Amino acid sequence: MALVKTSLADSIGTIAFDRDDKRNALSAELIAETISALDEFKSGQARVVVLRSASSGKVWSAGHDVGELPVADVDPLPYSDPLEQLLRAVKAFPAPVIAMVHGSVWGGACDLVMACDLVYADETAGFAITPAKLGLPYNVGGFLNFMSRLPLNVVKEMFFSADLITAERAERVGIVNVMVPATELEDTVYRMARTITTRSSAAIAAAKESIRVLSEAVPIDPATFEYLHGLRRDVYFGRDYHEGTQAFLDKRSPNF
Ligand code: LCV
Repeated sequence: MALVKTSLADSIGTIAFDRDDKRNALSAELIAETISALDEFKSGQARVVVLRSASSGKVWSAGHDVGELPVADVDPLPYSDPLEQLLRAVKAFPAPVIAMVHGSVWGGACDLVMACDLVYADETAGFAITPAKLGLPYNVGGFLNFMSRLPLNVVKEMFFSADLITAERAERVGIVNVMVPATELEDTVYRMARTITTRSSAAIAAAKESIRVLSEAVPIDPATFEYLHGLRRDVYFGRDYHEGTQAFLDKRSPNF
């Protein structure tokens, strides 16, 4: 595997993003390697997985690889999108997935951290969800991922501003379970991981899946779903999405 480093020891699986030249941007290839690692850990009976960056750089992950977003009039985050597949794989993994966050987390990577079961961060962490910077219509599953975890006013602040939430604030609002000094992050995460490996993996797997099903049990009728899809369609066919993605690729600020 070229873009992630993996290890499995004492029933603890570790997946470390290793694409620092592109700030661990979540390309289809990096995502495929991550999902493949999860599959191997499943058959290897891992009782917990740690998701981290291989580098101690400023960025945990820069989010969806913007170079792989469709620029033209196409839904940029369909059900089949590699990032959506990764979010589902993390949520469906039959054991806890712990996000170990050193550095800033952007866009779809923030959604990924929120899809993890536990989040431990150090003071260098920051969290931003950035569709408003790209003129991109986020999707229903993504909104629900944030709404099921954070107060609505915080969800709206994050989606409307696309600003970074600092580590201290992220702990206060509930994005992060615990923030610890950078020197203690690894010990804190692997201590929790070891604790989990001593508990009943059967009971934990059932609890994780039950909580997922119950937290996603949002009754929505077909007409409402079509209405929400129409709102998204108007955006991704609109000018802002074209301008936002092109501006990113041109390395300039967008003119919305
Ligand atoms: C591809 C990249 C990326 C990248 N893709 O380093 O949430 S949604 O809806 O918006 C969703 C669609 C989503 O996740 O969109 C992506 C949202 N991500 C962002 O807005 C973060 C964009 N990146 C940055 O702001 C900076 O790169 C950060 C602050 C992360 C790091 O800044 P730093 O100065 O350390 P550079 O910007 O110089 O980036 C280093 C290399 O990584 C590429 C970037 O193009 C550059 O490549 P080159 O050296 O080939 O020029 N890169 C960074 N982010 N998301 N590629």
